[in-house]
Order: sequence, then C-alpha cells, then structure tokens
Amino acid sequence: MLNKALEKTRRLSPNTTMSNFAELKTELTAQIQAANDLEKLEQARVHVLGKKGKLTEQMKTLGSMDAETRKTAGPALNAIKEEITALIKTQEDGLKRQAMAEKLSKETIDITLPIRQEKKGAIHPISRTIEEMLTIFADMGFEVREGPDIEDEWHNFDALNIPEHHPAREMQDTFFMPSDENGKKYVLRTQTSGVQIRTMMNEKPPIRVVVPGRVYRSDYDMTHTPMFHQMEGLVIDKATHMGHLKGTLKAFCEAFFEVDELPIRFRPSFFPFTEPSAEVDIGCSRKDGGLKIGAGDDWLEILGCGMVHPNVLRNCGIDPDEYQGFAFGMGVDRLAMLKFGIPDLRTMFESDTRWLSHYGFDPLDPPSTSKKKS
Ligand code: 2U9
Repeated sequence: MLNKALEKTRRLSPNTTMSNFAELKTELTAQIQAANDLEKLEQARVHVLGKKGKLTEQMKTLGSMDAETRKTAGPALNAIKEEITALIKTQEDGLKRQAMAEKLSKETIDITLPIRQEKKGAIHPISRTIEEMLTIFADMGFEVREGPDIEDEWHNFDALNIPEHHPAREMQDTFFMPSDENGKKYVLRTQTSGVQIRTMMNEKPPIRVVVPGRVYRSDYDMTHTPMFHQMEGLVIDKATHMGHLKGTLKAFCEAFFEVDELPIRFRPSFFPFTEPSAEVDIGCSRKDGGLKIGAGDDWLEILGCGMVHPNVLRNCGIDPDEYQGFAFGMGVDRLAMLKFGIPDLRTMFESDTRWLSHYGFDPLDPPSTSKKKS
C-alpha cells in the first residue's frame, strides 16, 4: 500500500503534489472538526498525527521525492502539520469549555444545607508568651534581633568570657556539631547570647535589644527538654547601671504577671558573662499545692541578669571605660508554665491537638499585656 503511494508521489509533478496536499488538508481539517467530544478528538488526532497517521505517513514520503518536488512539498507539509496541530488545540479547548459548561449546568448547590463545622486552630502558649513579652519590651523601647540556631564556639562561649573548661561547655550539656573543613567547631546554641555578640560587633551603641529563640541543652525531665525557648535582653549605653537593670526587670515582671507593686528581689549570683550577676525572685504564695504570684511570703526564681562583663565588651570592640551595659536571660517556657498553669514542660512539644485546644489561645484574642486603646 505504502509503496504504491510513494511510487505515485515520486511520479507526480510539484503542482500535482501541492493540489494533493490541499485536498489532504481539507480532509484532515474536516475529520478534526467533526470530532464532537474529547474522546473522538483524540481518535482523530491519532488518525492524523499518530505514528501511522495520515499526515505522518505523507511526511515519510519526503525522503523518497526528487529534490525539486521535495523543495515545495517539505514546507507545505510542515505548514499543514502546524495548522492541524493548532486546530486540534483550538478544538480541544472548545470541547473542554463545552464539557465544563454542561457539567456546571447540571450541578446544583443546596445553599440551605448547614455548613460543616471547621476545626479552629489555636495559638501555642509559647508563641503567645513570646508575643506578650515582646509587646512589653517593645513598649520600653527594645528592638528584636534574631540569629542562627547553629552557632560557632566563639560566639556561643569564647566571646562570652566562658573559659575552655567551664562546665557549661561539657559534652553532657552541649550538643556539638561536626566541625567544618577548617576545623572550626559548631554547637546547637545553648543560649541566644551569640546574637547579642553579633549585635554589639555590627551596631553602634546605644543598643537596646531583646533576642527570643530556641536553645538546646542535653536534659530531659518534667521541667527540662533538649530544646527550649529563651529570651535574652541587652542594653549598652553610656552610664548604664544596676538601677536601670532593676527598674527594667521590675517593670517587665509587673506587666507580664499583671501585678502592680510586685515584690521582687535580686540575689547575688555568678555568670561568666556578667559582673556583678544576680538571680531575680518574685514574691509568691504556695498554699494547698497552688502557686499565686504577687502575694504571700515566699519567693520564686524567674530569671538571671547582671552588668555585662568588661571582657565581653572588649571582645566585641566596645571600650568598657566608655560604655557599660546590662543583660538578662529568661526561660520563655518556664514563664509560660507559671503564667498559664501548665504543670509539665514536655507536653508543650508533643503536638497533641487536644492539649493545644485546652491550653492554646484564640488567634483573634489579643494578648492581655497589649496596651489598651484609650
Ligand atoms: C551578652 C552578655 C550577657 C545573659 C544572661 C542570664 C543571666 C541567665 C538563664 C535564665 C534561664 C538561662 O534560660 S535560662 O536557663 N540566663 O541567668 N542570662 S545574664 O547575659 C548576657 C548575654 C549576652 C553579650
């Protein structure tokens, strides 16, 4: 069959070939236009452009034509192929539109049916606590800085005046990461302090920043998880002193726990990065197994703080004779547990939606510490 067709084409003059092609185009166009659904259109496409399709077979004859005939036949066949391909696409789009219109005309929506109850999400108590804390600090003029969870040893320990053999560096406490190709050592940050180091190195005082973020220590029980959240603060300015530190933290605690005249005490302590250092307790009562903040004759430790050690300032290129500063650090998760009465820290990270619907917050409900519009 094919050989006969080829033989016929070989013997045709260029003019005869062109009129044959015109006939072929009319025939193929009619076949495509006759397809009145997508299935028939696909059959027509295979019949024309498939491996053994009519047009494909014609294109195969080009190789056996004499050079003169091929000169006109080649471009003519390619033009037909392009037109037919475009026609198929147009036909397909039209049929698809038609099918969709038919489907839509048959579908009905019963707008009287009751809506399906959507599950409502909730804000995690830790996110809420961070939001509340940042609102309070922002009102006092602090800005937020953030940094990497994977920190190099210099930013996490050395710059903070933490000596080589300090227990905080011990394998038991710190998650060590593989060193890089130059032998530089990395850790999962044990505190967010590396961010303050970068801030001091990159910005000019006065500096007033708070740094919220995840930190990591190898520990696990009711009040410790290997990942937890901290918020640290740093103020660097001329003539900054302990009075500023005490005033700032008292104002923060009163706003956070929503207690006026909250009893607060500063106990001397030691941290390598601050001198002097203190731990801060707030007044509370522990009666009948319950904890009430702001009243009673007991104390509850809530954060650590101090004046930034001169060595830390020097490590960041700040002259301690010109600038002083104070710093503080607190565990966000512990503050959330205290404020919202959550007994076990581990439950915070179990992704249990029942727990979240109990302890979580309505996203539309603003934090209690937000300034009320007057
Ligand atoms: C720089 C200089 C000083 C941050 C500080 C504390 C005291 C502290 C703990 C609270 C509970 C960590 O999450 S916790 O276990 N933190 O007691 N943090 S002073 O001092 C800095 C930080 C950065 C450059």
